[in-house]
Amino acid sequence: MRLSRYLLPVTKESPADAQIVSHKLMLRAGLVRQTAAGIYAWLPLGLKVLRNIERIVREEQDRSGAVEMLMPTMQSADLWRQSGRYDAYGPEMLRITDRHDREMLFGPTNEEMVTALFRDAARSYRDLPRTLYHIQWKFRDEVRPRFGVMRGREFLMKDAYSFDMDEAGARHSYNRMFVAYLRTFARMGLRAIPMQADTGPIGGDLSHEFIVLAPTGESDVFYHASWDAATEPETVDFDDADALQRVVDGYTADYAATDEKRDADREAAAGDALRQSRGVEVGHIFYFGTKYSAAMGLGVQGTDGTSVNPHMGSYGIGVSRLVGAIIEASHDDRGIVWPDAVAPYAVGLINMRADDARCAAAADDLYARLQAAGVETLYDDRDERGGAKFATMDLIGLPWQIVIGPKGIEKGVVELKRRATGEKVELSAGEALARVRG
Ligand code: 5CA
Repeated sequence: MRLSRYLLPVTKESPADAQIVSHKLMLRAGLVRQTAAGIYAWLPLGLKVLRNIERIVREEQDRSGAVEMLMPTMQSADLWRQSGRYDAYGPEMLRITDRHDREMLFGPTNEEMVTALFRDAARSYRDLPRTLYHIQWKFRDEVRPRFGVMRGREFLMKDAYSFDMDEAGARHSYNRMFVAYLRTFARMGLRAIPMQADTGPIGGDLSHEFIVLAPTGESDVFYHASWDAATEPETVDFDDADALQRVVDGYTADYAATDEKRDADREAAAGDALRQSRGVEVGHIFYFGTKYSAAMGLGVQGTDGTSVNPHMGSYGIGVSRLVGAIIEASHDDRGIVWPDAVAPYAVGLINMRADDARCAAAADDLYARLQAAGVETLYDDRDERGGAKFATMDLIGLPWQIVIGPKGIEKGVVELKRRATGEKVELSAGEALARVRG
């Protein structure tokens, strides 16, 4: 993509209304713009990141055996009356009346809708277990939307829902998601700690929040120091329930809990190794048994012919919140430092002198070769000062920068810089191409 044709409204100054670093950088780097309180437009560069995060989430959901679908954002109030949550949900639910005076709402979550859909589609134990998911916009009329996309009113969520014949099956489904989440966040360069958590308005008694430690996070968290050491999620057979349970037991052996779920005995046992911090909740998983299936009349025929209410769980990931969480975890004083897996472009190609025919020809040529090699490149071909171009590239945080200037052309080299380390090397254009292709 040529920057001369792109929409990238970067700013030098920190916006006054942004309190935390990720929010400031998202505005400064031209990723998003607020269009109403807690509601954001995704500008081209921000959308690329959002899509990359979405792709990783999707790949790991698919790998775990979940099946993708897409449910609408608009829901009917009647659906929520069936579960009894229409009145209980309160002012966070955005309620809308259509032209025929039918009561509608902008979905804050989808337990009711997916239960109704499954009720129509599943007949017997042969149709279970199933886990369905979608990636869809949600609306919650938060009292205090803040920190940009971290706590928005409109936000993108991946939500999955599992249906099993009994509790043992449901726990296996829960464990599948647990491990899928560890893999998902690790691929984004994040260390998300699974913590025992409250279930809130979703209900149920088994729940974990996946929390990325950050001083600006909204949650108070308590954990054993062993979590400070990085671990790579193990590869495990998702169909092997016992193996999966062992992995989950391993991950939950060391103490980690949100404020609401603190355990005095386990904290005493941790002793000096007890840590307190703040964190960002990037995912939340729940097992709630037959709460919705029983309330909404979802019954399937069991092996003995009687009707059984499936045991259910629901599993959320804050897809748009993750953009902010990744920036909180990966930035420096010059701007964002994107992990390779989610970076909007792999390479920022800078032509130092757009007015110099030899520089322009060399930069055009390398841009064409990068494109032919399938390397996603943002090419700063604008007629601007070199210093401003460097500052913009550092701010938007692409993993690699390649700089073409008159001195290098004389020597037959370009400069390759790694954004994360600042390390610079001079090499031929061909060698630079080989390096960024990995
Ligand atoms: N139905 C369940 C699981 S699918 C559910 O709604 N869970 S939740 O309320 O915990 O939301 C799931 C995830 O969405 C959270 O872990 C968080 O990462 C994200 N999220 C929740 N509220 C917001 C918000 N206002 N802005 C941005 N992300 C949010």
